[in-house]
Amino acid sequence: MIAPDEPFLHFVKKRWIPPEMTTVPALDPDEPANGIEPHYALLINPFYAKDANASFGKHVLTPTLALTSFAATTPPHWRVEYWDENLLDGRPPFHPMPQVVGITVHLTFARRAYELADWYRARGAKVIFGGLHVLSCPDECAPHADALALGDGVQLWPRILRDIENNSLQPRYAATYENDYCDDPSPRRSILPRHSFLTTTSLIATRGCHNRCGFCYLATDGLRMPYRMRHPEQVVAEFQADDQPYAVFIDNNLGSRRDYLHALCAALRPINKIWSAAVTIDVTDDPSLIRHMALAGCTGVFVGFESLSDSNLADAHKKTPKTSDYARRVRILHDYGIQVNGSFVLGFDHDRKDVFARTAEWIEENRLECATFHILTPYPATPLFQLMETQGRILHRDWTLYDTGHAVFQPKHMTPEELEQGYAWIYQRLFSHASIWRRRPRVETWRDLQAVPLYLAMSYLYKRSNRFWHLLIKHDLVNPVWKPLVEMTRWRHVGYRKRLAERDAMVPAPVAAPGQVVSAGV
Ligand code: B12
Ligand code: SF4
Repeated sequence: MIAPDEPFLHFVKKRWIPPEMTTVPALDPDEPANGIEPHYALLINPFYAKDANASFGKHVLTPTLALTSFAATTPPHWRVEYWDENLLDGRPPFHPMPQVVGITVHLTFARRAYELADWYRARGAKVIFGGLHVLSCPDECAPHADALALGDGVQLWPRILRDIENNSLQPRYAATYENDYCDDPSPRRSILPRHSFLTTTSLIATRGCHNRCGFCYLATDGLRMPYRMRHPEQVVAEFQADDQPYAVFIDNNLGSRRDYLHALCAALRPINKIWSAAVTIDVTDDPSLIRHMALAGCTGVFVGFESLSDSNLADAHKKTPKTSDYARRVRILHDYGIQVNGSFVLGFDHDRKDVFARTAEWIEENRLECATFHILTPYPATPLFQLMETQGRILHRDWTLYDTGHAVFQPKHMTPEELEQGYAWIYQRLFSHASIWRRRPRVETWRDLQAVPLYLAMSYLYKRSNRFWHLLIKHDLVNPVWKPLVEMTRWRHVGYRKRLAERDAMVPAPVAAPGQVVSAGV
């Protein structure tokens, strides 16, 4: 048992972090304007500082689809280039100067987006902003851009480029998320650097979620995102076309509509690949769905448990089963060889100082292969932000610190410093050798035994290699280093599925653990 005050008995040492992970690439203020290349669009994912407590591997697991999704709608006479500053190749290109620079803006890297925008605009490029922060704080963004894209870029981007060509660019463009999702083209993954990510296959099958938790960005004022689904065949075709063994679904909640997830699994099953996805724990209401997911290649799920307190979940308006039933539900996923990466939010109003020890203990007891922690963060324009503001509990509006690694509000039952110390402690506890070992797969047969080295290799690569990640990233080695482990996992999983399919449909599992790709999740 972990003593409730264990996180506060010792000073939690700050973890080492290489300067590249915290320092934005410099922009030369004296760089003169040079020739603009007409019909050249540069798309930028700006730099953000990494949190030394969490794994740096997370940032190169799979790319965001923000830019590739609308890049697919670029007319053919435009040249498109993709630049992710987090791949540590320095600042984005400017020789030749692009005619248009499209930047995706989230609150944590809004400041960097403004710097980039001001720099490119001073040299004649037209800058377009889109993304979550533009939707929640348009007036703050507007002075830095020639135009704002509010909402779905897939609909707006071709209109914006056309208006630029006709010299009639408007300051704001808006689109809803209510069109038929099947009409969207596939994201343009060919512009991504293939070696830089564990997998370039970020898939998205659905948008939205059946919940509307008060702290989630989906509850942002003015954002209406009904649950929309792509045809399962479209999703499978994209998976095949990108030619990777493993895909990460970046959907908010792939399990919101169970009939749809069943259909998607039926389409994925024949291609013999592996994937992971975010779902809510209520998917386990239907164990036949979990079996179907396993048979279709699901090796891991990212589950937003958020809290082990029913009162916290009720305050957040999250519709979810009782927390006392979570352990049984985790077991159902494990029984089908699906690893669980639990996501936990710390600092809710019913959290006291023992929340860190209790949460760590529960995770270890239930052998969650991975866990991700977030300090509760009131995103602007969400109900949580409005509530905290009315209560006078917002400490500042430095958005760079709204990264879920810092306490930006006054918690009810501890100080902001204690909340940050508990957060650092719980990551260190869960990334320790002892904790990794405690959570290894259960060994009941010799096949289970084979899954243990793979689990350890993945865990060490993901959780204990922060000293090396920046080197792998800089030298484009992420995919080459990871790929053999991923291929081995896929190969083992195909065998696992065969054995599982031979079993009676309703006898859960127990055909030995298949081994996992990576203990990670977006
Ligand atoms: C993939 C992902 C990541 C990846 C890549 C992130 C990156 N920026 O490179 C990784 C794993 C690294 C990551 C890390 C983190 N993430 Co993240 N991530 C996601 C995830 C799952 C998918 C993003 C995506 O591809 N969406 C699909 C695209 C198509 O949608 P979109 O981004 O809204 O883009 C559309 C429009 O906004 C618009 N658009 C967007 N940009 C532009 C630009 C232009 C020019 C135009 C015209 C249009 C346009 O068009 C697009 C098509 O409709 C989202 C949740 C989600 N499902 O969206 C969380 C999410 C974005 N992440 C979030 C967070 C908090 C983080 C972390 C801070 C968490 C942490 N502590 O580790 C970190 C660090 C990142 C940071 N500091 O900002 C939050 C952001 C909350 C907020 N209000 O800003 C989200 C929303 C998750 C959540 N539910 O809270 N993440
Ligand atoms: S269940 Fe998850 S994705 Fe859905 S609204 Fe709640 S926090 Fe957001």
